[in-house]
Amino acid sequence: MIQGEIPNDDPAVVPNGDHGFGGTALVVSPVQLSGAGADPWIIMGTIETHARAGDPMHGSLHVYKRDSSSSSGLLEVQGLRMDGQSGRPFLYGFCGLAIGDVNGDSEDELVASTFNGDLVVFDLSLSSGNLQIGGVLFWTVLDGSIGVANSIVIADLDTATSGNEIYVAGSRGMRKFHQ
Ligand SMILES: [Ca+2]
Ligand SMILES: [Ca+2]
Repeated sequence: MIQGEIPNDDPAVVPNGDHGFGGTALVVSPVQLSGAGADPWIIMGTIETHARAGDPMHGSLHVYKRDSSSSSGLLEVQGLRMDGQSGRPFLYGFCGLAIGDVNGDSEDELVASTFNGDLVVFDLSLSSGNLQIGGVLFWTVLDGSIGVANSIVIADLDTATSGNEIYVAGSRGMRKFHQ
């Protein structure tokens, strides 16, 4: 096709303006939730979003869905500052995202990682048909950055543990988490 260029590179595909410094994690996947349908959902994480005056730098998560009425074809249905306020965790530098069932209840969760070594599992739910990122189900901090370049895999590779495991690549090697 076009050598050296990204075909159909369309800046308008990022709806709703500037989310700050660096969108570094992206997952596109249908979600296993009652009533979620087969359409893919898109979740993006930033390194750092626009901090409010006096706030420390923090990242953000954004949920999109396909919407033919939008000029970009996508609609943002949720944007969350991870600023430590209102029950949200304080997180900086999202670098990996994955969707899968990690607690064996046949519904999917969102797994996120950061340059700071945070590994966080968020609850997912539907509200008025839209995917919403909810509360923190699990949060640990590991040595070094983990999950960089979306190197998070949710899979049942170990039959000795119930259900899926979470595998993350990090500066201290590959780590496995399970129920
Ligand atoms: Ca689950
Ligand atoms: Ca297993």
